[in-house]
Amino acid sequence: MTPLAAALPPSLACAIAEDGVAILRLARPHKRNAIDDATVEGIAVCFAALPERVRSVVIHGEGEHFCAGLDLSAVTENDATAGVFHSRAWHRAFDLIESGRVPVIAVLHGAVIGGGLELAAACHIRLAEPSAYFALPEGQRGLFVGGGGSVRVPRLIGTARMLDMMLTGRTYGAEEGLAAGFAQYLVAAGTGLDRAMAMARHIATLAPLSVFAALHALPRIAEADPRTGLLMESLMAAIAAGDGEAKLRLRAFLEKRAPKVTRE
Ligand code: 1HE
Repeated sequence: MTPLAAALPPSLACAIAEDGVAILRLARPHKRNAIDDATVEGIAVCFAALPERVRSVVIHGEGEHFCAGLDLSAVTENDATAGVFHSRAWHRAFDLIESGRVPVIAVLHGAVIGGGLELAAACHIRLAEPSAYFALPEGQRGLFVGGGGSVRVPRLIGTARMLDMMLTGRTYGAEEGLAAGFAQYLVAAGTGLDRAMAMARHIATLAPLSVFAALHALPRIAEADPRTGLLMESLMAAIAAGDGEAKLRLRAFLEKRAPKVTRE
């Protein structure tokens, strides 16, 4: 493991493993990993500074919780102008996750609340341990989501569920959260980080152009009008298949040198 060559705040720690997987830890457990301005900025710095050899990232939280959301002590003095710029800083940081070069896997346990859920929603794959629970207490705090949640959370669970959570304070546990779409995986207690690392190592072996297509073409195609989407799909498919990496991998399969698809 080598540390990331960028200065991060004490609330974050990032190390890079030999196999091209970076691990970002929310390291403020005494405040339940609540996100203050320095942490938002640190997330942006971290993702902007990932060296070329990093092929995937795992995010997890230290202590009993993934993240208690926005650091509420940081916003009491904000006026509307400061509030807009504050929200835009979150958008910048989380866009670097969602629209970056590498897939990001979030390991969720304990509280995944407010801005913590927004952070998780900006990641590409979410694994929940049984202790995970999801909440949006913004309404109760007199706030609104500001970290991209109104765009990303409905994509996961639908607008009706999100609206219900914000108005009634409804929370979802890990199992029902899995069914609702908060996470793609429910894993045994204490195994999330290892599972995420194994996934990240697998992702690090994929063809870069296939990863690019999944991260950048797929979400845009899914939200495009269908005719435009189908055209974009054909173009992306042709570019991927024409790449040298695809040719090598297809030849390896046809010559029986590549693994078959197996059920877990
Ligand atoms: C915090 C925060 C925080 C904990 N900001 N300091 N988020 C929320 O509304 C969630 C608020 N937090 C909680 O409901 C609970 O803290 C938890 C359920 C997450 C955890 O409970 P617990 O019993 O394990 O811990 P605790 O005793 O409540 O908290 C430990 C310390 O962390 C305590 O500080 P201390 O100095 O008294 O030790 C808490 O004050 C502190 N702490 N959560 C600041 N969030 C981009 S817009 C996004 C908008 C939102 O995210 S709104 C949702 C905010």
